[in-house]
Parts: sequence; C-alpha cells; structure tokens
Amino acid sequence: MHIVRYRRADDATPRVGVRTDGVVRSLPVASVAALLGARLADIQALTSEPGDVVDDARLLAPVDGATEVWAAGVTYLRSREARMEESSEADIYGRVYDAARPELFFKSAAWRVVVDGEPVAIRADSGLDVPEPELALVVNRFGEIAGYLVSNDMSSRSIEGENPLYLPQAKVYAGACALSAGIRPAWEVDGSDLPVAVRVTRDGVAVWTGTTSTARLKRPFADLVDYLFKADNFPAGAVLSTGTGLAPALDFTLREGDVVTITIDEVGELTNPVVVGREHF
Ligand code: DO4
Ligand code: MG
Repeated sequence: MHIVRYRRADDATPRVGVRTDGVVRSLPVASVAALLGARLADIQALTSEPGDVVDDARLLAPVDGATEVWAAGVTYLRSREARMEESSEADIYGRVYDAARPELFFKSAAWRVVVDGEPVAIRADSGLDVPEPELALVVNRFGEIAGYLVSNDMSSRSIEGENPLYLPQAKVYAGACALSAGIRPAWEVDGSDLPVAVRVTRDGVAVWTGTTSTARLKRPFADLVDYLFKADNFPAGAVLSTGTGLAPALDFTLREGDVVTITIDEVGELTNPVVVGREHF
C-alpha cells in the first residue's frame, strides 16, 4: 500500500488516498501535511479504512503545504569518495563522514517537488551534473518515521566542487528535487536493507547504471531524524532524503534528453526525463 496525493479528471482540488494493487481509494484527510501532523498510530488507523475507489486519479507529488524536504549528505562511503574527488576542499567531506553531527541541508519546498514522469533539471550554468538516488524518510511532526519515498537529489558537482559554500546553489533550484508518487508506510516495510538501483539512458542506451543497498548507510535513520529535529519544529512533518550511495565517475555528466530511473525495492520507482534550465517549470 502507498499513501498518495491525486487529482480527479473533473476536479482541480488535490486529494489524499491510498493505492493498493493499482487501485486508489480516498482518505478523509485534506492534505499530506495534515496527515503528518498526526501520531503514527493515528496515521496507521486512518489509512487502514479507506473510502471509495477513485477510478480517474492522476497522481501528484507526495507532499504539500508546509511540509519541507531536507537531505543528508556524505552518509555513504561512496559519497565521501565522490565528494573528495570533485572538491577543491576534499578534507571537509572526510571530516563530516566521521563526525557525530551529520550534514543536513534544506532541499525543497513542497510546491517545487516534481513527481514520477515529470522533468528534472540541470542548471544552465553548471557543467557537471548527476542524479543522486536516495531513500527518503517521511517523518511526522513528532519525529516518527511514517514511511519511505524514492528521492532524486539532483546536484551540480561542478558548482559544489568549486566551493562547498555554493552547496545551496548546487542543490536547490527548479527541477532539482524529485520524489516518487507514493509513500510506502513504515509499518509495512523495513527500510534498513533495501536494494537501490539507478539507470540513466541516453537515446535508449544505458550510459550509467549502479546498485547499492540502504544497509550501507553509515548512520541510523533515527540519528538523522534526531539531528533534524534538534533545534526546529516541523508541524507539517518533513521528508528527509538520506544521502546517496551511488555516484558515477567524474567523466559522467547528465545531458538534456537523458532519462533517470531510480528503483528502491518495496518502496517504488522514480523515472524522470532531464531538461536544462528553469523555464520548464
Ligand atoms: O556534501 C554534499 C552533499 C552530499 C549529498 O547530497 C549526498 O551525499 O547525497
Ligand atoms: Mg544527496
């Protein structure tokens, strides 16, 4: 089962439901932000009794309202290596990988998130660009992990590599944050050892593929959530992307027209074509 946002053919209002075996049913809640304001036990109870079947649902991005997307970095050994290769300040990535405090950064407002099938973007002023396939935690206002999403933390390696202080420009721009359409409830799946796969195709030919497992994540999910909630409140919950364990060699860069597919077993699939520039959004 996945928790989804959807729109009906004849109705502009986004709604919330559950999707099981391809069938969407409505839920009596106004938004995912409102759902994430509830305790985990209440979310579980509400989603266990869905209403009518919706036969014309078009799935939307899985977050809305005041729910923010945050991301963790350098949480896998491969990410530490990749950052040290690309950066003029390699040392800081080694230090953060070993430190107790994780790297956490703001990634996206809900309204900027793109969903499965929509384009992701390369910045027009960037020269080296990659998708970052990540498992994202969906956390309620109480810091409880309610579910999981597939996330693509699109990144400019050239801009971050030039100077780490450029991280927000490398990470936060139109088309930089893609999430899969359905939230897989945490009470249905254990996220701690799930295969993650990426495939980038160009003119139908695979130009980068990779696989890893969430078991290689250096930090427990609870630690990442704990740091996120240490000094801030999230009344509408938050999505926390847990970092990438997959990075291509430095001679690979995304191009316009590429198609990125990220799969996380038990969680979902996220496929997005790549465009250049903000005018597509
Ligand atoms: O330090 C830069 C960001 C790293 C990141 O996004 C990741 O490891 O996934
Ligand atoms: Mg990342």
